[in-house]
Parts: sequence; structure tokens; C-alpha cells
Amino acid sequence: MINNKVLSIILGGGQGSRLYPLTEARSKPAVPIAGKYRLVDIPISNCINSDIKRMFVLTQFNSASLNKHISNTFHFSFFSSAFVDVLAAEQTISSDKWFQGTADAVRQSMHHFLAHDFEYALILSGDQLYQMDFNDMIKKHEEAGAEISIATYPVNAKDATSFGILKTNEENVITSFIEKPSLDLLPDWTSDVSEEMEGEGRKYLASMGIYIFNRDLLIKLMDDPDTVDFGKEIIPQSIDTHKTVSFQYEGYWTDIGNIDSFFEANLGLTDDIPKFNLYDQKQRIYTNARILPTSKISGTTLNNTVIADGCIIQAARIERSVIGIRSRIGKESVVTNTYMMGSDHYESLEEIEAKNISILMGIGERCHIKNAIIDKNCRIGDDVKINGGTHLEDKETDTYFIKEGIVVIKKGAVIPKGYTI
Ligand code: ADQ
Ligand code: ADP
Repeated sequence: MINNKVLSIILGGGQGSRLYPLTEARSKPAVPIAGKYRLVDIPISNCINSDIKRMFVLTQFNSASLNKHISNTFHFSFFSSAFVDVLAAEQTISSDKWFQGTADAVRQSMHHFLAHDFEYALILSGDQLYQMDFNDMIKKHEEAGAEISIATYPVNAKDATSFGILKTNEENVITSFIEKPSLDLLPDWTSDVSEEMEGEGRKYLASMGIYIFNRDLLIKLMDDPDTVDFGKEIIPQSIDTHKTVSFQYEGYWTDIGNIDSFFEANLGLTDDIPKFNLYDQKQRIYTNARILPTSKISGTTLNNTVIADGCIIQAARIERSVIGIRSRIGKESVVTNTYMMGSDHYESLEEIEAKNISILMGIGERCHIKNAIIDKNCRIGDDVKINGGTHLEDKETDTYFIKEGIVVIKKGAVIPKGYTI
């Protein structure tokens, strides 16, 4: 089934500087999450599960890994109108600039969208972890006779400064909106929320950056070349003149736009009952079906660890970690609180010999790794010690990056035998 009323526009990422260095060699939607997926799989899967099967992914630069991932993963029948198209910022006759912001990205791609029939544009962020049936939101949008709907989520004061915060009337119509208010302004921005939310201090209604726009209104709003962002301009400027309603979302939702939240969202998958449920058959997250062999594990004590396909593991112990596809971890190594993304391919014995490779892809023997993100295709030699934590200062070298105590080993980095971080 395809919902022909809705066209989905996924904001795949600006410069991606908050996720640096994971975005150094790839565009943000292509960042690997949860051991076998990529960021863009989340909004795309939510759309597919909601029968919205016409999607554009807007990205700042065209990366080979993103295009390959999308074309390898999302095949639709030749006879269906379903598609996932990547639109990278492109120079056109009317514009020689890259996307300046979210609204600008949508504006520059309008000619692609308008080639399709749709009543509503569903605009989604590319860096959030959640499972949502958008039909509930569309239904409320129609029932309210709204022109714009914004999905909202109650957050606490600490988080409120990173989001658009809004207030509504009894009919859920948004009456005021402020983008990322400073702490001193917050007292004016509380909303009436359920007792449970109130108890958790979550009394600020945040925009989830998920919007429905009626087609004609979107065309009109995109005519103004001076608006750059949805949060900074389009939404605050529209609420007084166009009926904008709040759709309060009840499920789990988290923004994974920076290294710290990305790390926690991934490790959260190892909880006994994770808030994000990858085992929900009704709301599956789709990704590249790689046809990898099963994982082989010897002599390892595993605790709260998620292991993807095709791994070869001989470690002594792995705790609260996510181990990605094709990972190899050598004997007597101990890995704790770590997200290891895995490898893009296996190295054959012939290749190792021919190229004289001394440090194999993966983690060597007798290593101790803690509080780290290990990007794809890294080579970590024997006896390496990585002890992440808040005792470490922010730092960057050619091979690693430390941010708020989390050690990120860069894609393809080689960490020599015996090295200590
Ligand atoms: P932010 O997430 O801070 O706040 P923004 O940086 O505009 O806003 O990013 C929104 C989404 O668009 C992200 O997925 C980002 O990667 C992507 N994006 C940004 N610039 C882009 C560009 N030039 N081209 C393509 N994609 C781009 C927004 C809203 C807040 C709201 C939060 C919720 O402005 O009001 O509370 O989202 O997360
Ligand atoms: P994913 O990261 O989604 O698992 P693939 O498994 O399709 O993606 O491959 C990831 C990348 O690794 C691709 O660009 C692929 O061409 C590359 N790759 C695969 N095998 C090798 C190899 N033997 N040597 C170098 N690169 C390889």
C-alpha cells in the first residue's frame, strides 16, 4: 500500500560538524548505527512502516557510501511509484550556493518535489532515534484542519535549550514558539503536561523537527528567499497566520545529533529493556541485507552486548557494547562501554600476505578498550589500551578524537601495538 497524499522529505544533514569525526569521510545519513544500520535507515523505515513510500533524502554532499547503501537497500517494484532519491546540494542556474539551512535545502529542491502529486509534505530530521507511525499525525492534522503540524515531545530544562520550544492552547494550536531559548528565558515557556512528565521535570514542549506542511502553503513559504531555517524563521513566522498544531508524541524519541547522544543512544540498545525496540516486528528497521555469515565467539564472557552478523570474536570479556558487522576481536581483550562499528570487508589470508599487513582489521589481542567509538575498518594492534572517561581532555590527532571523555577512533585508523590513550 502507498499513501499517495504524502511526500516525505528527509533532512539528511548539514555540515555534520556535531558528529565529527564520524562525518569526516561520509555524509551524515550514512553514519553507521546499532551495529548494522545507518542513520538514514531510521526515518526511511518509519516512512515505509507508515506506507509513505515516496522519499527524498536531502544531503549536503553526495557520498558514495550513502548512494550505494540506499540503492542496495531500498528496492521497490518496477511497477510501484515508491522511491528513495538522494538529492545532494547542487548548483543550479538560480543558485550557486550550497544549502544554507533546512528551509533553504527544501527550497532549492522544490522543483524535484513538485514533479510529484501530493497533498502533504512530511519533513523529517535525519538524526533521531524513534519509531513512529506518521498516519496518527496525519490524521490529527486533517481532523484539526491544520496547515502545519509539528510533532512535539516534553523535555526537561537541561534539554529545552537545544530545541524549539512552543506553547499551545486547549485545541493544541501552537500559540508561541521560540527556537533554542536561553536558560534565563525558560521560566516563561512551561506547558501543562501529564503528572508523570511533570514528575520527571519534562514540562517544556519541544519541537521534534518533524513537520507536516500542506502543499500550497509550502510552495508559498518557499517563495521567500530570505528564510533559511524551519526552526529559526519558517515556524515562528507562520504560527500567527497559518493554523499550526502540535502533535504530542508519546513513544521514545531521542536526538542523536552529537557524539555524546550518539554514543548513549547506541549503548542504550544493550539495556535489558532498551527504549528503542529493534525487535518490534511491526515497526522494523530496514537496512542493507548483506547476507553475512553468523558470528563466531570463543572463550568470551558477554554481558549486555549486541553483536551483529559476521563477527569473529575471541575476546576475554565484552560488556555493555555494540559490536558491528564483520568485527574481529583477538584473544584476552576486554571491551567495555564501546561502540565498534565493524568492517566493510574481510581480509583474506592472501591479501594479508600480499600487502604485508601487520595489524589486522579489528581489535588485536590483550587490548583494553573502554568508553570508545571505533569507526569502520580500524586496525587496533595488540596490547593497545584505550581508557576513555571524563579524566581525558578534548583532543584530536590523525587517528583519534576525544570529545567529552569519549574516544572516537577515526575510520580506517591504525593504532600501533602497545599504544595507550
Ligand atoms: P536542529 O536539529 O538544531 O533543530 P538543524 O540543524 O536545522 O536543527 O537540523 C535539522 C535536521 O536537518 C537535522 O537532521 C540536520 O542534519 C538536517 N539539516 C540541517 N541543515 C541541513 C542542510 N543544509 N541540508 C540538509 N539537511 C540539513 C531542529 C529544529 C528545532 C527542533 C529540533 C529537533 O530547528 O526546533 O527542536 O530540530 O531535533
Ligand atoms: P555496508 O557498509 O553497508 O556493509 P558494503 O558491505 O556494501 O556496505 O560495503 C562497504 C564498502 O566496502 C563498499 O564501498 C565496498 O565496495 C567496500 N569493500 C567491499 N569489499 C572490499 C575489499 N575487499 N576491499 C576494499 N573495500 C571493499
